[in-house]
Amino acid sequence: MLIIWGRINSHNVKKVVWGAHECGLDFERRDMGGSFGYTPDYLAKNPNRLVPMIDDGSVTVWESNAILRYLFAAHAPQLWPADPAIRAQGDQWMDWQFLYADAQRDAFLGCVRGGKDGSDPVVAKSAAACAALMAMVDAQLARQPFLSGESFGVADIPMGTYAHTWLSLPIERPALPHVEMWMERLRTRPGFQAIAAVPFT
Ligand SMILES: N[C@@H](CCC(=O)N[C@@H](CS)C(=O)NCC(=O)O)C(=O)O
Repeated sequence: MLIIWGRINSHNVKKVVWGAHECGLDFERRDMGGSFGYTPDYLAKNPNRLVPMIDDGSVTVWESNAILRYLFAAHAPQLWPADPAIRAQGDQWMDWQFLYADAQRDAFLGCVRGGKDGSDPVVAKSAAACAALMAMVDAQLARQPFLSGESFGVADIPMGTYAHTWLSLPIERPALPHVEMWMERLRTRPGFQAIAAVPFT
């Protein structure tokens, strides 16, 4: 059975949990990282000392987007376009998500772990940076219904996970109708529902 290692309050772990649902996989998630610390066995497999990591039979993978690509290649290729040109369009949004995550960090930590809101200057600066980046996502979603293209795919999971957080934070947000409509589509997916049910901590 697939083992997903990592505390569930991590965005990068949530991405993998969502992906495992999309792939229809039975899996067990085991806490690691953060307040749970790291075992020597884990660090022997993942010297990067971060979560998530997966064990899938004899295969071990760390780095969340590498894990997603592996899972979909192995178990749900229909959700990762085979055409290199279409695949690359989605891939760019998957990788770009890490830039977005940097922008959202202060707003997330300030609001969720610091009890602040958009009136805090550090949170407000982060929220403004997020808004500018989310406007790029909105522009893309004005052209196509999913970041993966014409239908849902693996490339929707990374930014979908972060957009869910963005829409939940007590900050000012511009109206971004295409992001909102995309999120409505994502909310129908059981994998999204599984991670959206996890309280922010
Ligand atoms: N690029 C890495 C980033 C992983 C990462 O930064 N994970 C955070 C949680 S979201 C982490 O492990 N933080 C330290 C910890 O939880 O012990 C990935 O996508 O897997």
